[in-house]
Amino acid sequence: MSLIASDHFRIVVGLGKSGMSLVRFLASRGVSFAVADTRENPPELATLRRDYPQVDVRCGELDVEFLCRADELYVSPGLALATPALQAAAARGVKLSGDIDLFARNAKAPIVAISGSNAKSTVTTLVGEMAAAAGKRVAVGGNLGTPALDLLSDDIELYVMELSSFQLETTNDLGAEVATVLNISEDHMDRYSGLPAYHLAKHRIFRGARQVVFNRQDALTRPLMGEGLPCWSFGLSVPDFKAFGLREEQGEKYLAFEFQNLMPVRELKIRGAHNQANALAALALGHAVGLPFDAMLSSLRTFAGLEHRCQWVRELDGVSYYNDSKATNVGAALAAIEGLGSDMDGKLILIAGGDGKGADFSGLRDSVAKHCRAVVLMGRDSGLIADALGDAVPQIRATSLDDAIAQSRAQARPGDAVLLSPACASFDMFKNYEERGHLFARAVEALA
Ligand code: UMA
Ligand code: ADP
Repeated sequence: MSLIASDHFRIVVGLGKSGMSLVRFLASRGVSFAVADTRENPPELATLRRDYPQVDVRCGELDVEFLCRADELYVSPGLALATPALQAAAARGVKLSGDIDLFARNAKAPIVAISGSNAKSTVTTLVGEMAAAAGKRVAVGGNLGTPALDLLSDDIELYVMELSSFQLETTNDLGAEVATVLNISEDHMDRYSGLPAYHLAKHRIFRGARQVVFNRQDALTRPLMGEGLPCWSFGLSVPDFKAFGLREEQGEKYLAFEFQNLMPVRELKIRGAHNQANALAALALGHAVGLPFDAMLSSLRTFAGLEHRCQWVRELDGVSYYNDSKATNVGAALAAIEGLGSDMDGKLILIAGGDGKGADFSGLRDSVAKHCRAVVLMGRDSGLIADALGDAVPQIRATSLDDAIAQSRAQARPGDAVLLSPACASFDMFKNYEERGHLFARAVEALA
């Protein structure tokens, strides 16, 4: 039996991946609903018309009168709750919800819930691999890949969910077995009034949680509520009770839990200090849900990282090329510049720029000055980055990605690395960050 009232009328607002998963879920439960999307031709329209021809669907500008026919609106993450038509409906008593609460109410296995400004996908994937290595039937998804509702199955023993601030805005009671906000830095400032609003959205992940994992080195990740819940921490410092961290002994650095060394850091395949933090976060989450250390450590030894996240592409003329196209905000680019820059003898040639989403780029200046030989800028907000970096290092403007690669190659010396870590979204020049990363990798591989 599904936990959803059948006498209410609902409207799914947004017909992308989440909207379509809601349609499948509601239809399979025999619940009556309609669909709306502000776009004339939303991505899943053809699928909806083919598979559910009886469903009423309204495309184009949202009609408040239509929305007010519903008891509840399931709003897709891509649509801000501040959208005037949604606010008008809410003011008339219509409930605004999302797919994640519905998922949580219907999930019969414990949930590991992961948010943060950066590293969500890496840590979510790692915890999923650790659980699989421990022999658990695990489902992994959410903001990463498969929408939450499509994961629901009675066979599953553990859900590992990446949740974005957009998804959490409509989440009232997740009830995760363990929840974490990995880190907080500015992102999506085109959608939030400022960092406090974004921070509050992220912290909704702790609602109803039974255990918490937080980052000792980022105070903004500590839960604002839930005093007294069992807490585990991670960070790059030496760990104490209920903590994961790094310990150095006789020149060897170890991943460690409390007073026990678990594994030498050099056995990790993923590179950089930020990835050591990611490994520790995954261990903390896995430990909280009872995964054994031997299975978790064997996953850490084999996990080579995800595509487009500080991914090594090739070496040419003594210069390494890295694709970090997923660095769509300043915090992510900083982690890559610091993580790679402090791990090599040469310097970085940084390729940055794109759609800055209203970010302040001044935080890049010190790290760029320390680790970069030059910065090659492209895309819509390249001027804003140029102004923020000032005279920290030489700047070169590129007219295209291919031009940026050629200009970077000309600047690099043996021992250096060319790093695509844009600190921006890709939508001004590319379909998405994956396309940007693939085009970069392909062009780099073609260099002769
Ligand atoms: N849109 C409209 N009108 C609508 C509904 C959406 O114009 O009525 C636009 C939005 O402005 C947005 C786009 O359509 O730009 C997609 O929105 P959506 O809500 O239809 O997106 P879905 O296809 O359902 O995908 C969403 C997540 N997308 C967003 O949050 C923007 C996907 O995360 C997620 O994988 C998917 O649900 C399944 O859970 C993507 C993402 O970019 C990867 N997430 C952001 C990020 O990681 O930074 C938060
Ligand atoms: P998300 O799903 O949150 O976007 P990803 O795992 O896809 O996170 O990584 C996105 C980018 O974040 C990477 O390209 C990398 O530059 C950066 N990053 C990875 N780990 C960290 C970390 N611990 N702190 C800050 N930035 C990180």
